[in-house]
Amino acid sequence: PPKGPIVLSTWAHNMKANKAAWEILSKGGYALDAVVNGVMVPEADPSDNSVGYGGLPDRDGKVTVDSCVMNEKGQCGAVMSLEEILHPVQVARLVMEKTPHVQLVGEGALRFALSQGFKRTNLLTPESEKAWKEWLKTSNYDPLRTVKELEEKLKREGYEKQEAMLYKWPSEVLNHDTIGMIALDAKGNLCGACTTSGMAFKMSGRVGDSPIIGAGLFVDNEVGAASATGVGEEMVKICGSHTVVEMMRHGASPEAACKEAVRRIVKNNGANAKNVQACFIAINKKGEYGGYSVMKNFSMAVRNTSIETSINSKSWF
Ligand code: SD4
Repeated sequence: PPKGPIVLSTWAHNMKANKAAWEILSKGGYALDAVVNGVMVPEADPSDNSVGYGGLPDRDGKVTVDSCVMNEKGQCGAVMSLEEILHPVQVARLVMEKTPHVQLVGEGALRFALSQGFKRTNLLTPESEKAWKEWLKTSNYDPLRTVKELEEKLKREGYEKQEAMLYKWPSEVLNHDTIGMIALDAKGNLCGACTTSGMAFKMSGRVGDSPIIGAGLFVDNEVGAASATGVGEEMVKICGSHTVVEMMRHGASPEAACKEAVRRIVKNNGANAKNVQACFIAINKKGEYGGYSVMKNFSMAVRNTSIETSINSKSWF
């Protein structure tokens, strides 16, 4: 018998998002409804500066969002480089449900969203605009920072405690707080969603892993589900989330499966691997869960019938 329900998300602060998903899962609801409801929480949260409203813009000052969903039937939908839409995950779901396609990008994605009744919303908050103007002074695109640099910065700012780092690191230091959320419902259905405004100050038109099926998210109802956060280019290069699910198919635990995807990224990056953060989460059909990251301090939020907590994953370095 299935061991659901369970919901697992990237980053500790997404316990809030899990709560919204749990409202549906705990009543026997559908995993897809749960993950969509869940990821809408950070999408609408202006203090979360790498998802949706309040997300940091690209280098031209535009906030563009990437989002996808995948369900237990292997159906999926995605929007990429979409502007002015507060809940891209809902548009991604409609791409899956109402179009013959899987991916819509940019202007076409926006036109589709508007045709479905979504309203244009300015996603650039005054705070994000300020951060962008500040960035323009140096225009140094550097999502890859060493752990040492990171720890020094946190120390200078007085964040010496581990918990403080958990909350502080993603959004304000490395801009890694994309939400990937995967769930197994009481009926045994696995579904997932992933949504982000992408890497801060990315080039215009850049698409990361988050809306790419197999990279930022993958679900196979026979096996399990996986999602990712971090420097998206790295997940795309190894079809990361698909890799994780395939490892579970061949018997790996969720954590071991995530570790293998991380190993491939570490291998690809050679001596520079210590400067790359890439993180995976996974659940399997039995309701077991796990995660793994390249650098330390990746946290995941989990909720099932017995726990509601955040956990630091193991890491390569
Ligand atoms: C991307 N993976 O666009 C995303 C970034 C991310 O938290 O994870 N941010 O590459």
